[in-house]
Amino acid sequence: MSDLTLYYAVPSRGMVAHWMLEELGQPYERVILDLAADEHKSPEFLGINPLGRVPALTHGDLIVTETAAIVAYLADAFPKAGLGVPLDSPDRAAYLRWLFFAVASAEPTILRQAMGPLEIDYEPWSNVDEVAGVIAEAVGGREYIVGDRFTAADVMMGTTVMWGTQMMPVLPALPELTEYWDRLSKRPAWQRANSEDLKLMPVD
Ligand SMILES: N[C@@H](CCC(=O)N[C@@H](CS)C(=O)NCC(=O)O)C(=O)O
Repeated sequence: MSDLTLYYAVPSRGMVAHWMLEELGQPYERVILDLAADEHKSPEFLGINPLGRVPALTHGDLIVTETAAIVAYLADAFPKAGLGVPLDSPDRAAYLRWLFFAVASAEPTILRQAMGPLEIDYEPWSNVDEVAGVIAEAVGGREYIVGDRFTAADVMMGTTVMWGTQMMPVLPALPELTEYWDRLSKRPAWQRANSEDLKLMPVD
């Protein structure tokens, strides 16, 4: 029995954590929660994530919630998989930058654009053109977003680009962005995780 368990739903951000687990190459178990049946609000799951949101990861007795934290945790907890960037590497700053950019700059900007204007007179986030431009500059002419190898930052940024250009298409589909996701989506670990998740996708 594995000591890694991912609690998630399809579709949800948990699909990002699922891809990361496939990249890791460690055994893990999945617990699929039915959000429509409020399984994420059950006393059992609230004991894991009091916010009642997915994904959540347990690793033995440890609990990690928040997608980016799960992805970063797994990279650190299993260094032999080579998905993290060591503390003393010159790439560490860029690695942290892109892990956080995905959830702190890109995600709110995409959601804000999709939801329409805010009733406030200041701009708490950037706009989709600026976000797309910054990502395009970072991935244009190179394979990965940090250094010269695939890292957990690509898991976060790749899925953010896919989400913002395809699932909630408000990010300008600049060629650098679509080519970046095109490259990443060919990875066998993404293909495996996604094909399992597609089987769970609700049909209208
Ligand atoms: N910031 C959290 C967001 C978690 C979150 O809100 N997840 C959604 C699914 S993507 C959820 O659990 N929604 C519950 C619901 O729809 O009731 C993360 O990145 O993990």
